[in-house]
Amino acid sequence: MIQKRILELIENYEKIIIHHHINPDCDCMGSQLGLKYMIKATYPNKDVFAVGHHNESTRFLGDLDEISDEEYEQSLVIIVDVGNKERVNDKRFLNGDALIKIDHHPKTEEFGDIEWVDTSFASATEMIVDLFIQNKDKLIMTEKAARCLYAGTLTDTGRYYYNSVTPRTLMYGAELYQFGFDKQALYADIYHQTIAELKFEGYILNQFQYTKNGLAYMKIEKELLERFHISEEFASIKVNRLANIKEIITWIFFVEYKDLGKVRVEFRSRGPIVNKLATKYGGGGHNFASGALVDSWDIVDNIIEDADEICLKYEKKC
Ligand SMILES: [Mn+2]
Repeated sequence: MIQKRILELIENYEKIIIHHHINPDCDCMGSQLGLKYMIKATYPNKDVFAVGHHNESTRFLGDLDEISDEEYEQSLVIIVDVGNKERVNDKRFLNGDALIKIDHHPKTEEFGDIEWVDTSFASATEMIVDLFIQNKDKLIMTEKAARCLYAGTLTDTGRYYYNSVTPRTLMYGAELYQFGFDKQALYADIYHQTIAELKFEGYILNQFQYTKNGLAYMKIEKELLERFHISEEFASIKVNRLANIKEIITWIFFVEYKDLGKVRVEFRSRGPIVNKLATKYGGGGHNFASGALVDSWDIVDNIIEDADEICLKYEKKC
């Protein structure tokens, strides 16, 4: 039903503008560009724009569009992989005529004309694939779109590894696989690393700190980023280097963003729920993967204390 309404809006508007979230990852970009390519293939005469900014790890997915403020007149805006206004990149998303939200994060804020929010999906790209699968008579998938959608699913599920993966996730992956994009090239685009990046990971594995309650964390200050010639985004994404450690149930990265004057916090967990903690510090996200942006390193020690407390309580319960 909700998909019918989404398709009606897409059909009714000649101009469609798709937005992503700040610090976009492959799922966000993959769903944004995959949806754009799919709509464009289905309705070649419509103007479809994907606005925002890439970071270096998502550039391979495709070009974004720069558009003027006037384009928002009589446009349909769609935001993907994001549920709160604060995290949408480019605040002009509010200037359209109608607004659709497509997201797989727990709902924290209600806005927009249609909110398709469903946490049963492992990725936002899986939702776009679902839109296609349920409406094959109306929508056209292409190789280019399938490549983007597959990239998003692959990365948001840790290559089909996380608990969020369902039979549906695997079936949709198989559907996309049929569209003939170069899988090996895609893997290289996503996963190949530079020597500098690998050395940085080596440093993390040597230097991360941990507590007896199963919390691991890494403080990454700007001097460290400069020393390893690593970007803030790249450092933040690497939080999962601390996944899969027997003694560790929750792991956090703190990365200093020099230009913002803030510290980005990435929470991950395989037991304790961390999104309440992220929310406490102005962020949000999934139960086991959340993020926040805090003003200073002083707050970081409070977060570590809180997180350790949560780990302790969790261990006692088990
Ligand atoms: Mn996602």
